[in-house]
Amino acid sequence: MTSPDSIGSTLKDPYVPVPEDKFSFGIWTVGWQGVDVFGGAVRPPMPADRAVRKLAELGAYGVNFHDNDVFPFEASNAERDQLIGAFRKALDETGTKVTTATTNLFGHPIFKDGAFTANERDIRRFALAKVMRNLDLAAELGAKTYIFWGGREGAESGGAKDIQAALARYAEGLDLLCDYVTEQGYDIKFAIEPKPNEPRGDILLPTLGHAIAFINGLEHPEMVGINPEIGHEEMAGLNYAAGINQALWHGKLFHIDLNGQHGPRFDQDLRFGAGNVGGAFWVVDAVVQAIDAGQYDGPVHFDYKPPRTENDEGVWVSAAACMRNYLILRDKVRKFRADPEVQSALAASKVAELSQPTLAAGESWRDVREVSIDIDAYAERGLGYERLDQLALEHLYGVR
Ligand SMILES: [Mn+2]
Repeated sequence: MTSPDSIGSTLKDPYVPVPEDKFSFGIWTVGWQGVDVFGGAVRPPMPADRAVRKLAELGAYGVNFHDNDVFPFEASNAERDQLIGAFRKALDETGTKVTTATTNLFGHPIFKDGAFTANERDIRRFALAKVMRNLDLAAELGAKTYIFWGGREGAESGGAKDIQAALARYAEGLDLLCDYVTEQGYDIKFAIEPKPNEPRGDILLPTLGHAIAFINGLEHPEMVGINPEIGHEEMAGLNYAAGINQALWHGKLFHIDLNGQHGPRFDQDLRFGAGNVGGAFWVVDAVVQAIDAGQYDGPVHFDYKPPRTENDEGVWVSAAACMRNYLILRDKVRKFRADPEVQSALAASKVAELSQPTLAAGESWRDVREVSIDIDAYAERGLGYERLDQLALEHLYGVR
């Protein structure tokens, strides 16, 4: 690991973030005090304005915030205004954008059974009010995407939650919030962040596929997309690069949460590039292609947690490393795609042929009903994917 002094400090370093990279961080990432199931805080609270200033110094373009990252749940109006003022001052003085915003609907004990899907109706109504109030602030600060991570929307046991009723209430809440944004004239779209479990035993909309299917049942599906997180999909044993490509195919990739994870286990929220390194290579390949094709123009956003072992210095080392690892992998995937040997391996594997429709223009099922091909020749043929993947690994390992 590079020492903090050398990160982004030399002119020759090709891995220094620039605003065009559109790197953004949740305020809660670097602000995480390390409270977990087995232990309390290991770092002091970090005011949102300090997080903004330090992230800007490291080269971040934007931030994402929960209402209660900026002011506490219990804040009086005066205290809220004062803390928002400090946050806004740091944004203005550093030129940092608010790319995204979200609501804390999980921390306070009233949300222990969920927010939009709490069994108790009063809580659902209060949750919607909390979101609308923060949507006003999000719009004021220029956020274009508003995230819903329903970490408490779920259950630990089968009898506790009527799943169909819960989905109906979830949809009702999102429909209402779409109406609110439209009637207020805000330029904001919504993105659902799936997660299979943790903190609830089972969470509603556990994967990006569940979320996309759910969105198609909403009143304003065009206003709602997804914000998939690497770790959350990998907790379910899924392939994130393939998942975001499916989201792109549906026109639903509104935001991305990049971090690191070692396979199906608790949500590790490692810095981006740690954990599943091979997966990270293909994630950057997918993101770069989506950006180049104009399919994705949102921030390249990191949602990770500096481990409890780190002090303040380690927090900033890990934040800088998220951006640096993305830039290193971006360099590698570009070299991979430009390598003539890779291009010949792709051609030998007929990867581009899949883009050719199976039927020609004007053909119907009648043209393939009695089709005849050289079955033995195709059966014997190897696809050459091992050669192709070895080239990818050699680029990743740094020997090409
Ligand atoms: Mn996570």
